[in-house]
Amino acid sequence: RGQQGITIWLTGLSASGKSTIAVALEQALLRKPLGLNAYRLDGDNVRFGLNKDLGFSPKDREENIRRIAEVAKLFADSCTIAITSFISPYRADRDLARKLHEAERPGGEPGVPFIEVWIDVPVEVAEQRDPKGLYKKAREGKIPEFTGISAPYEEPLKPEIHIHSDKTSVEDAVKIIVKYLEGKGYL
Ligand code: GGZ
Repeated sequence: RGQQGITIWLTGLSASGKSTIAVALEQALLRKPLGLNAYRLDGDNVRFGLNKDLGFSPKDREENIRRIAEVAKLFADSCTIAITSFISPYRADRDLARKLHEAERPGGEPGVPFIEVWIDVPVEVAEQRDPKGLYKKAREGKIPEFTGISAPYEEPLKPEIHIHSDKTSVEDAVKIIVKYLEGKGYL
């Protein structure tokens, strides 16, 4: 059986460690022994291109997530594992992304597996890390609607995988995700 497309949907606060885990996971999937097709979608290649017309209002975040979900699904059509790394703070938006994936595909083909991975860190820890000084700016009122400070993060209720990134190394986080995928027979 050939490789199948799947979407690994990382969600969590700014500075939760999503990007770091996404990069390491992508490398683990690409490299031997797995040697799979994988592609990472994140703010750097999506918010500055396809979604550069969008900001951080609830409506814009909704549209951001909807487009990313549609793009991730396209990657699945090419049998590529998409790893998305966006805050995706609203439950309804994540649920829509899941629905888009899980719906039957044209020709009666089954939907695309959607693995929601919550990269969980207390907001105090994220704020202390503050690698880009964004939390500080948000506290000063210089960034409106900043997730965790002046905009909500709605915690996942039933994520497939829950990682406490302040207690789990990047290496272990990757192992947990790969093991889950293997257990489901996706790899
Ligand atoms: C949250 C913001 C904001 C506001 C700019 N709220 O740590 P970063 O810098 O690199 O990641 C954050 C990124 C969030 O974009 P997403 O596309 O992941 O957000 S969402 O899923 O909610 O649409 C942060 C930066 O953009 N950033 N302003 N107000 N994060």
